[in-house]
Amino acid sequence: MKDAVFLRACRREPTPYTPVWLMRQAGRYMPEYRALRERVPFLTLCKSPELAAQVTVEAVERLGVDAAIIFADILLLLEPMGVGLEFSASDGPVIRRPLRSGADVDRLQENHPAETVPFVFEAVRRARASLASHIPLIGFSGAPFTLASYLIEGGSSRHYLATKRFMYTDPGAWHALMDRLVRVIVPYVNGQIAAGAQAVQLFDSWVGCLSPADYRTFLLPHMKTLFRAIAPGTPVIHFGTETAGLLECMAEAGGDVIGVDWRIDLDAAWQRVGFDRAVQGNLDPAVLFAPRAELRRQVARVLAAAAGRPGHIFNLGHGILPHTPVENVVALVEMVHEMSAQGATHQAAARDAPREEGS
Ligand code: 1CP
Repeated sequence: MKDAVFLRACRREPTPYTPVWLMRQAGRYMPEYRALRERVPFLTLCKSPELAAQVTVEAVERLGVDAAIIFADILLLLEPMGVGLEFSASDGPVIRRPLRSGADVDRLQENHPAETVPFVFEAVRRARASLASHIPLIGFSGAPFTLASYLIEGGSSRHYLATKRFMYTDPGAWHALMDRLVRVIVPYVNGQIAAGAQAVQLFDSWVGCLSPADYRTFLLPHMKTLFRAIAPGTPVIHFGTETAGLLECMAEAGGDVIGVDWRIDLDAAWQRVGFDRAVQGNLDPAVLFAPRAELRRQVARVLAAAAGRPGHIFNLGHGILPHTPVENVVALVEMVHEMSAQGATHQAAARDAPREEGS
């Protein structure tokens, strides 16, 4: 397992081809998933270890990807805090009692994830047991800013105004909230590692709405604390979107692998993150709706930007969109494997070829 291609890439070791997995690889675009969801509500699915493990493993087998991600949701951790989480079919997630003040932060319930979300750890154990032995399992958690944005906004948001107003108006309560979230994320992530996850990803999906200065003031110290507390020896992927202005801050915060979305060229992003770190990304999920030739061209472009450097994990810049044709996803995985293996062969041949004098 230690030599799995995905884990080697996390450690920036050379690989025979570029590993690929896809955020939301198990989800609504898959007919098997939709069929299951007709019978089982989303939260029930997340809380049924046997079903969650099944969905996790099915996606890997269908797509031929190099890693599994445990089927769960970043918001599961918020429900036991007593804020009234619901998933409505039309509006997405809703928090019935969003945070409005420091007093609301103090009222948040704080219990150990082993007591509040034992089903996630059990799903990890079961998924690990039924996955092929060479496929690493990725555990995950929302990062503090993104989780706070749901707690404060009460759901999805466009401008994160309530979150920012909270942060600017009552920095003391904001930092207390960050502290609390870090205190629950650490055992949540480490519990998944103990249950059998070989890597973890922190989803800071909405952090890109912050200025770099605000990231440093309101987030960076908490992110550093969080990264330092994650069990050593397990690669951590640090992901966000619209982070072209924040990559240096994110790299400084921590993570063995920095996730990059498609709004920046991968080579430019890697340069800013630093070549001493691995990167993950960064195809636009919408390209999966393109004709095959365009998909191929765009995969080649991402691979060319990575330039065969060790430490690239191929992924989308964000999750697979609903209605994505499954056959295009399968084709994408095949293309990444095939094209990167050819590239690796070419590079090895170029290395091994006798150099001409003066070249
Ligand atoms: O079946 C359904 O209708 C539910 C759709 C769905 C699914 C498949 C939701 C609701 N969550 C998930 C699974 C999920 N969520 C995974 C599974 C593993 C995989 O990648 O295959 C993961 C990693 C997540 C993480 C997650 N949930 C994030 C971070 C990743 C991202 O997309 O940025 C976020 C922001 C959420 C919140 C969430 N969960 C679901 C919805 C509709 C949303 C809201 C997104 C928003 O605010 O717009």
